[in-house]
Amino acid sequence: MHTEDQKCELKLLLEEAAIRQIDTKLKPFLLPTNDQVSTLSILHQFNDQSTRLKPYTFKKLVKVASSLDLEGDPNSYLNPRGISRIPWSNQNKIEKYCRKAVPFIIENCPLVKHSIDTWTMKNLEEKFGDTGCTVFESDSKYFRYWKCEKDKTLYDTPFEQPYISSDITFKNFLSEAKKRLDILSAKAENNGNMQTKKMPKWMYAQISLSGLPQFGTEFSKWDWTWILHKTKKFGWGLPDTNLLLIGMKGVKTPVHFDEQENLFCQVHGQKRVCLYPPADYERMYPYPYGHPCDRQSMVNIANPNLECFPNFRKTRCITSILGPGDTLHIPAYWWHYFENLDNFATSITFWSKQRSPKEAPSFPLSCTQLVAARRNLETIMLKHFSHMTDGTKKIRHVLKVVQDKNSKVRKELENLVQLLLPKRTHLIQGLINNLVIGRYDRPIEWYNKPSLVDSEKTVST
Ligand SMILES: O=C(O)CCC(=O)C(=O)O
Repeated sequence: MHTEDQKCELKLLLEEAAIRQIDTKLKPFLLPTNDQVSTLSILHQFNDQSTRLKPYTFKKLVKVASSLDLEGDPNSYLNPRGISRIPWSNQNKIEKYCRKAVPFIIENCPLVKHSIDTWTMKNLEEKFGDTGCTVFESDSKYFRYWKCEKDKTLYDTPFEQPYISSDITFKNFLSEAKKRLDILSAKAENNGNMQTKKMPKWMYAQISLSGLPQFGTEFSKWDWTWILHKTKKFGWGLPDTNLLLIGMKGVKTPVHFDEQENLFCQVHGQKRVCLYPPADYERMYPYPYGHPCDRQSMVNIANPNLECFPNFRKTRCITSILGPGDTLHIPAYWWHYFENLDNFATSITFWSKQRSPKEAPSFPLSCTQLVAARRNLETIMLKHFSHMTDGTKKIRHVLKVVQDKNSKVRKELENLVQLLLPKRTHLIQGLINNLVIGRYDRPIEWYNKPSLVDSEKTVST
């Protein structure tokens, strides 16, 4: 038996040993090495396709780590770790995390401090009252982003839109949202028995802050020197998109990933956030490429159906509750989920378009590069079926053809994947199968009606 101190020391030593073994390119995909993240979960990542650890070293490290009896099951979505919190004063540590490209929260971040200090609801209403905002309204609390633009043939009409959107003034949004909240709270007090004909829809609003003349003075008070320095230093590209997000208590943004870096600032109220690494790509069961809900998981993480999505069990969630002054870095390709814990919880995003890498990728590819490559493979694969206009038939046909070892499409994919995974032939077939299995073999209604996937009830096949 080890004492707590010994365990801690051993854990650190082990992590150090493990880190020294890996290629520098893989370092960004390690979870933060602090008390909240178990060594086992770090080691588990070495199991992924991009690992260079020798099987012997890996086994040895797992054995030592297991003997420490650390924080229980490292792989379970039921056992999330906390996202690392770093005080603003510790700039060295902030830079270390930026370099590793893992998420972290800066506490007391002054980036939008001026807004945090001065924005009351009344002040916000005065400032933005007449500004136009996009308001999303939904019967459920899930605001699943959708866009019917990419490949119109990948879903059947009618695609049931998860929410409707309209452009109204911010003042009108606030007054309508307050009215609806009164109805909802009266209903809750009456245990849901009130004779209301219809439940009001949930509301979530967005204001694009870029290029708003009435916002210029406020904008200039943000700490641009700091953010521009960091984005330049870590090659994130210019933070060119600021969005203000404000919604009712209880609304949720289903889990998805973006292809750009995000510094997410909490301004008012609290939000729960759950993140999953890019290495969990297959375990998150993303919608097919080109579907209106592209880049989003089909799993309702609040109530996952593990029969339909068994590998979700192995995802490695990190989570936290964000309050005013917290700034979360969401690296590109990290899966994220948000839930408003307060009415009118308000956040501001700083999205940076990622700069394209100047050098040719070297091998083994990182988990993030592999996700990007998988998406490219899927585009190439779908081009073979672009003549098909019936969504239902197309989804099923893609599934069948890609699994047929003699098909031309499968052979082409095999040739391409060989380039991505040199010397890793044992992984090629699995990667191709997982382009479609768990993603193109779902009940057809799920593709047309995302509310079935999001419903609080467990969806069944
Ligand atoms: O705050 C939210 O509800 C969603 C934010 C989000 O998805 C993002 O910033 O990428």
